[in-house]
Amino acid sequence: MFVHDRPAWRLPERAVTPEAQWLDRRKLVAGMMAAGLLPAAAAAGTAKTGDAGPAGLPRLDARRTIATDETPTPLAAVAGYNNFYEFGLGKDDPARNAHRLKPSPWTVTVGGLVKQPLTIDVDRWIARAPLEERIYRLRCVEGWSMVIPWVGVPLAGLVKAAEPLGSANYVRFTTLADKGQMPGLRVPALDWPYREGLRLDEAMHPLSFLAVGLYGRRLPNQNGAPLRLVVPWKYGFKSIKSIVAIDFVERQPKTSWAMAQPREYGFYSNVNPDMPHPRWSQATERRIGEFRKRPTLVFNGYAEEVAHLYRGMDLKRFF
Ligand SMILES: Nc1nc2c(c(=O)[nH]1)N[C@H]1C(S)=C(S)[C@@H](COP(=O)(O)O)O[C@H]1N2
Ligand SMILES: [Mo]
Repeated sequence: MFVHDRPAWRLPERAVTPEAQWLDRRKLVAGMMAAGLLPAAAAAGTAKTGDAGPAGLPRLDARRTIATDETPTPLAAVAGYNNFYEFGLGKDDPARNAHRLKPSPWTVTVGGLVKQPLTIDVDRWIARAPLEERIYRLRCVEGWSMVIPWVGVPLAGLVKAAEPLGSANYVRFTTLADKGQMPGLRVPALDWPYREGLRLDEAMHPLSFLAVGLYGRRLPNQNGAPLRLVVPWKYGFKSIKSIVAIDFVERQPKTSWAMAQPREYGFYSNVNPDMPHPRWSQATERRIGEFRKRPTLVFNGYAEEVAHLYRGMDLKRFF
């Protein structure tokens, strides 16, 4: 079990909705309002970046819980320079092609080794979830990085709601694979569907996040609408997009990039400047929008919060 006393990135407790309430917050808030415990405005929360958000997509009310002093990457780059191979291999292909994706209605199944299998209607779920805004760094294995104001919920809340069995050691995530919506599936660049995985304690870590929006509005399709994973201490490719299934499993699941290039991409994929990719250094990165390279930080700057997960592991072997 993991113990956590208020780390630097977390805002004061009163700014955060306790995880246990996320499933039933609407009822709770309504009840408190009826009892005169809450002013009506408190039910809405505050979205601070909504006005800058992707035009035409619904606004989301979110309380900012995790921030950084770094400036967020402009929306044009966040939604215009992407990796989403289901829509093509070029960085501008997803923005051009992802209009074919129909992110609503959308169902995510949560199953495998759980006591409570769930079928989530994402639109309904978003409407009642206590959304948080979290500004995280995203570092691609290719050497570029961004700072993105995500909107979503901690993954841990969903894990707890599913009640994993004692035999569940890993969580496997699967992206939609629909040739009608995803022209990139015609190219066997990866063994579709796109797959990712986390160890259960990584999935339970309070930084692991399910994003449903960015810049205060619902996710643009090219960023993984309607629901994608964000694991800020790992390379961007762990942050699987447009998820349709979350399954709890006993053994370490196969993951797309490790299947494609096992020597180059491992299961853990922690950002590690001391561990060069076989074909290039990982010591520095270029923040999109900047010219000069900056040093890459161990665990992408989240070492204080996550290093304990890997104590005693040889990260050169388990890369
Ligand atoms: N389904 C799916 N998820 C994916 C990818 C992909 O090709 N398909 N690319 C990954 C990679 S390599 C990165 S760097 C991030 C990019 O996220 P962004 O485009 O929102 O910045 O998405 C990740 N998630
Ligand atoms: Mo990436």
